Amino acid sequence: MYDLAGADPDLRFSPYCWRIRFALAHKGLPVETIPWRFGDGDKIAFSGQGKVPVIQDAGTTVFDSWSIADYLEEQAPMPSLFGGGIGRAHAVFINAWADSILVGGIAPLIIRDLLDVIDPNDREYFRSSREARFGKTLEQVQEGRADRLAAFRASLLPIRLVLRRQEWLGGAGPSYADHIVAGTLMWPRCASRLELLEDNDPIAAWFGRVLDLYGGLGRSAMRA
Ligand SMILES: N[C@@H](CCC(=O)N[C@@H](CS)C(=O)NCC(=O)O)C(=O)O
Repeated sequence: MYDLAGADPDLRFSPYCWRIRFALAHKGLPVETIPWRFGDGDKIAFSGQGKVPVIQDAGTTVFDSWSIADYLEEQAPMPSLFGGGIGRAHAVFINAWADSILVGGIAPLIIRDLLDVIDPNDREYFRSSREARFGKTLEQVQEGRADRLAAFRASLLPIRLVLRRQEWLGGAGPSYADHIVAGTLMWPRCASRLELLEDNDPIAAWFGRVLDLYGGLGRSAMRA
């Protein structure tokens, strides 16, 4: 699996790659991760696109985290990521919510921090591409984040309400819905020092449980 890495090759912080690291571990599938930087487009050119995660499995190439989760579920059905068709359909919603609201809420809080952890050769590309997207400098985007944190935390209310009722988004046990949200939260955890969640938030307690899954895969990941 090609996995976004920082200047330190052990620093892995992509929200999409983490979803798949958790999904692979859920299924007990071994993986070799290959550190990939924004400037390494040619290394994944074989996939016909320019983003990670990309996996290669016995001659099959799959990219896009959702497509990879689907592929893993087809190839190795148990233990299931989705718990069947209805669970999969609900996970489509969680994936869409995470990609838009969660990623969109976190990015303005940590985007300047990312510049400090990525490979120096990636900095110019990262700054110019993201500043074009936001229409502001990275510093301007991140400025005043302490004042915006409460609103971000409030935006997580739907997940908080679910986790007050049940231990996992998947119900009695973790499912790909948990991997999507926790994988996304690995991005600020690994790439920034910002304390995104309050200690007494049920989401923080649940995230702690996810970090301890699979032999502490998430907890042992390198942090900036
Ligand atoms: N929809 C894709 C998104 C993947 C994605 O955006 N990956 C980022 C890393 S987090 C990337 O490779 N970006 C390359 C670039 O911006 O040039 C997925 O779910 O895998």
